[in-house]
Amino acid sequence: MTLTTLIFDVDGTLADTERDGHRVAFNRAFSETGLDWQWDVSLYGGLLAVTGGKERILHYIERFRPEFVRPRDMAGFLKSLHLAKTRYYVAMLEAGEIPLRTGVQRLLTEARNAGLRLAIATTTTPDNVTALLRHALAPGGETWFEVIGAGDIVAAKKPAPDIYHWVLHQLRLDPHQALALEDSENGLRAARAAGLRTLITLNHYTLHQDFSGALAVFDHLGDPGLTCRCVQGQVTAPAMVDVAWLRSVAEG
Ligand code: XBP
Ligand code: MG
Repeated sequence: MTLTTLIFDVDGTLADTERDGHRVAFNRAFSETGLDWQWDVSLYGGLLAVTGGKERILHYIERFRPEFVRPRDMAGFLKSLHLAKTRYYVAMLEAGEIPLRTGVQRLLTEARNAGLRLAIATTTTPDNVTALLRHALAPGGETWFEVIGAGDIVAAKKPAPDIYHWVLHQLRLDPHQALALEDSENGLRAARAAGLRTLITLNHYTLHQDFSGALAVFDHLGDPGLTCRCVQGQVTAPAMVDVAWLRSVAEG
């Protein structure tokens, strides 16, 4: 079937946001709130198993801070702590501290010029997505995407397929006409459960995850002068992931 659409995850896929972005913003919000919690790089890697910032904080309290005296309005506490985290995170993006990953700008530009539809399916907060696209992709970068599915718009976050179902519904799209691009096992599970073939680009935190069922796994998308490496799944791997190659594997 003809490939018409690319659906991108955000964190870890469009940009390496977790270790030096979200993690740092969580820690700043904890300090500001007077909490002595600090998430180091390795602890944060484990916490990433839980998607969604509010859900991740709650999981941390349950698992690592059993002595924490919960405020009466726990949901309100989590919400305001997470709002502070989002404020710090967006400020980092606005300061241009987090660039797009190798090949992302090139592939998005090429796909747009080729008339492919672009969409986003992510568990992160909508403001984070807009700030990243505006500051790392292009002024008004969010308008490149026909649909942006983000955050609490669905009740169950990845690995549940809900956000992909929501995006496919908004696009009125058969999953066979699209490819998903993800970086994590949770993301792959979500996309696959929605019937989407999925390409993975690995990062620091997802190197050793299980990507069985992925269409292909790459180290990154590649750029002229920086060849990508296919570590799983395709014998006809390209020097860089481009629209022609995506069409050939999707329609082949
Ligand atoms: C991303 C997430 C998010 C971010 C933090 O997963 O799980 O929770 O880590 O963002 P994916 P928020 O890449 O699979 O979408 O704090 O805004 O939730
Ligand atoms: Mg991700």
